[in-house]
Amino acid sequence: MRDLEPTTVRYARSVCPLDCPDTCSLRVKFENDRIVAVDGNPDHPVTQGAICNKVRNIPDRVNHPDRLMYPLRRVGPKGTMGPFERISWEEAYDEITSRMKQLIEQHGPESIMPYSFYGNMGVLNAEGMDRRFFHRLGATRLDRTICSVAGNVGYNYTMGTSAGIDAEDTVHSKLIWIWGANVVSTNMHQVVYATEARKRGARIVHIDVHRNRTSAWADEFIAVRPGTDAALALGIMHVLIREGLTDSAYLAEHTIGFDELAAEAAQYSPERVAEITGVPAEDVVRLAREYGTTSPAYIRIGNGLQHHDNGGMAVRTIACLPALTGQWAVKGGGAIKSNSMYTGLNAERVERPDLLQNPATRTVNMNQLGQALAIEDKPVKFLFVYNCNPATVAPDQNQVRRGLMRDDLFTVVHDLFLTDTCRYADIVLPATSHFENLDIFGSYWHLYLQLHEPILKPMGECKSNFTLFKELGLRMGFEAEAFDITVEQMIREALDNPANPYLEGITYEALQEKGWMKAALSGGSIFEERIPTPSGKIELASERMRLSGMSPVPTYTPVRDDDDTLPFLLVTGPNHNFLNSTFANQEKLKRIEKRPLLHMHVNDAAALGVVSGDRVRVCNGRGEVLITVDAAENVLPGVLVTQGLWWEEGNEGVQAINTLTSQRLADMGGGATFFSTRVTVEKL
Ligand SMILES: Nc1nc2c(c(=O)[nH]1)N[C@H]1C(S)=C(S)[C@@H](COP(=O)(O)OP(=O)(O)OC[C@H]3O[C@@H](n4cnc5c(=O)[nH]c(N)nc54)[C@H](O)[C@@H]3O)O[C@H]1N2
Ligand SMILES: Nc1nc2c(c(=O)[nH]1)N[C@H]1C(S)=C(S)[C@@H](COP(=O)(O)OP(=O)(O)OC[C@H]3O[C@@H](n4cnc5c(=O)[nH]c(N)nc54)[C@H](O)[C@@H]3O)O[C@H]1N2
Ligand code: SF4
Ligand SMILES: [Mo]
Repeated sequence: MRDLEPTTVRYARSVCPLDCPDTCSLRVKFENDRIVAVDGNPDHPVTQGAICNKVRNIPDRVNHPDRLMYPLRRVGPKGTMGPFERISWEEAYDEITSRMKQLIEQHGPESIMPYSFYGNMGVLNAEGMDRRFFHRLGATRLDRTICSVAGNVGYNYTMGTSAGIDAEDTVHSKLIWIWGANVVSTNMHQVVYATEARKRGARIVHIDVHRNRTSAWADEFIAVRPGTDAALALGIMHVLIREGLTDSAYLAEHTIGFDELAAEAAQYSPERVAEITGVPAEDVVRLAREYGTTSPAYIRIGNGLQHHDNGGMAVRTIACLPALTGQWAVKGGGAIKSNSMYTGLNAERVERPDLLQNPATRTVNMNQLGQALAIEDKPVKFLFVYNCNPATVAPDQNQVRRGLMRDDLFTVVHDLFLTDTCRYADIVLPATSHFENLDIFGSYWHLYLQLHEPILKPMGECKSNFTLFKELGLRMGFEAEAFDITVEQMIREALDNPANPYLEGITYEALQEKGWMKAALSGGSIFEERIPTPSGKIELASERMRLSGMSPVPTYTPVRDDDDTLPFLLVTGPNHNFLNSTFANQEKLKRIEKRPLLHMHVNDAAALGVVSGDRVRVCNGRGEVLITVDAAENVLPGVLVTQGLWWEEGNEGVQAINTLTSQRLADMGGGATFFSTRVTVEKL
C-alpha cells in the first residue's frame, strides 16, 4: 500500500496572458500548490466558462521540464543550442550592465536595442518597466509593427480611432461578415456570440483566402485572392450606391467625402471586381444586396487582410462600409478591428518617454530586424530580446540570422524556454510565467480590464520582466523615483488616465475585489458620442491621407513583391493549436498539429506533378523551405497557404516559414507584409 499525502484542492482566478483578442478570465485548479488544470471562468461575462484547447493545456507549459530556471551563459558557438553554463543572476547582471556601460561610452546608447512583443500581454510586463529602462538608457527605439498596425492606421483614417463596437452587442447582429479573420482559431468568443446571433436568425459569411475552420463554421465562404479585399469592398460599394441601398440621412449627417468615394467606387463594376478578386460578379452583387438590406450588419475585420502591401488601405476601405448603410447607429451593427482604446491606460506615465533625453534617438521598425542588424554605420551591438521569438516570427530569416550570428553582437534573451532565438543568445535569462506576476490586462476585442494577482510564487530563479528591468535600472544607477517602485504603484499610475473617459470608476480596489471591470461605455460604441477624426465625421475622403501623399479615397493597388514573376502568392498564417510560436514546444499540441502543410489547389498540384504528402521546395530570392503538400480545393489556383509558426528546434525537418517572407513594409504604419509573399514551387 502506498502512503498517500492527502491532496488539497483549491481554485484561483487568473487571466490568459496570450496575444489573443479574447483575454479570457481563467479558473485555475491547484492540487497541493501545483497547477493541474485550467478552465474558463464561468463568472466572467465574456469568457462564460469557455477557453481554447491551447490554454487548457497551459499547465503543461508552466510545469514543463524544459522551463528555464536559472540564468545561462553561452559556452558553445553561436547558431547552436548551447552548450550553456549556469551562472548566477549576480554574474548575469554584472555582465549586462558592464557591457551596456562600455557600449554607451564607446558607441553611444543607440548601439543597444530592445526587441520585444506581446508574448505576455500584461501591461506592466509587456510595456512597463522595460520601456522606462530603454528610454532612460537612450537605446535605439523599436517600432512595434509586427502585428496589426497597418490595419489600425487604415481604420483610423476612416473612423479616427481603431476601436469599434462593444463585442457583446454582436449577439444582436443579423448579418455577420468575418473578413480576413480565422475566428474559430483566433477569437473563439466571437464565434460564441455569432453562433448565438445565428440562433436568433443571423447569417454568417466568411471572406478569406483559405477555406479553413472558420469557413466550415460559417454559413457561406467567399474565396478572394490575397490582397484584393479593397477591390471587393469597392465593388460592394458600387452596387450599394447604384441600387440606392445607402442611408443618405446618415451619410449627410455623419460623413464627409461621399461624392469623391462614389466617383471612385463607380470604377469598380462587379465584373471588374470579379477579375481582380476571383469572386464571381453575381456574388459581389448578392453580397452587396444582402449587406444593404440587413440590419444590424456587423463586420469583424481580422488581421489577415492587413498583412499585405496594401493592407492599410484594405482595412480603411472596409471600415467605410458601415457608414454607407448607417450601421454605426444600430445596436449590433458596425465593425470591430481593435478595441484596446476603451481600456487604454496611461501609457505616458507607465512608459515615461520623458526619460529619453535625446528626442532624435533612432527608431528601428521591428519588421526590419535583419536590416537593422546589418547597419554598418553605428551598428547595433547589443540586442535585448524579451516577450518575443524573432528567430521564428520575424520576416526574412536568412538576413535576421546572419545578423544574430555576428560575433560583435551581444544578445540577451529573457524567456521561459530555450526558443530558436536562444541559439543566438550570449546570455539567457529565465522569465516567470504570468501566473507568478501581479499585472493588469486590457483586451483588444472585449471591454473588460482585469487585474491579475499572482497565484504562484516565482519558480526557480525566474524573474518577471518588471523585476528584471527594475533591477537593471537600479544597478545602472537610474533614478529611484522611476525605478524603485512596486508593481502596484505602477498599476495605480496606469489607471490614472484622465485622457480615457471609459476608465471612469475603475479603481485598483474595485478590480481587486471583482477581478474585472467593464469600460464605462454608455452606448454601443464611441461613435454614438463622437467621431474622433479631425473633421468630427466619418472620413470617406481623408485630408490626412491626401497630405500624406495617399489617395484620399479608398482605392485598390495590387500587392507587389520583389519578383512579381514568381507564380504563387504564399500566405503564412497562424495555426489553431499554437499562439504564434508559443506552445510550439509542447508535445501534445504539436501532435494535434502534426506538421506544417502547404495547401495548394489541386490543378496547381497536378501541373507540378505533385500529390498530397509529397515534399516540395518553396523558394524565392530570400531563401527556400522544404514542406509537405496538401492538395485540395481550399485555396484558389495560384494561392498557397501554410499555417503555424513552428520552431526548428525539436521539430525534425521543419524550417522557419519566415525564411520566405519579406522585410518590405505595408502601405501604412510600417506594418508587416507576411502574406504578400511571391514564391515558386518545385517538386523534390
Ligand atoms: N490559435 C491561435 N490564435 C491566435 C493566434 C495564433 O497564433 N493561434 N495569434 C494571435 C495573434 S497575435 C493575432 S494578430 C490574431 C490573428 O488572428 P486573425 O485576425 O484571425 O488573423 P490571421 O489568422 O493572421 O489571418 C486571418 C485570416 O486571414 C486570411 N487572409 C490572409 N490574407 C488575406 C486576404 O488578403 N484577404 C482576406 N480576406 N483574408 C486573408 C487567412 O487565411 C486567415 O484565415 O490571432 C491571435 N490568436
Ligand atoms: N509568417 C508569419 N509571421 C508572423 C505572423 C504570421 O501570421 N505569419 N504573425 C505575426 C504576429 S501577428 C505577431 S503578434 C508576432 C508574434 O511574435 P512573438 O511576439 O514573438 O510571439 P511568440 O512567438 O508567441 O513569442 C513570444 C515569446 O515570449 C515568451 N514569453 C511569454 N511570456 C513572457 C514573459 O512574461 N516574459 C518574457 N521575457 N518572455 C515571455 C514566450 O515564451 C515566447 O517565446 O509574429 C508575427 N509573425
Ligand atoms: S488564447 Fe485566447 S481563447 Fe485561449 S484562453 Fe487565451 S484568451 Fe482565451
Ligand atoms: Mo499578432
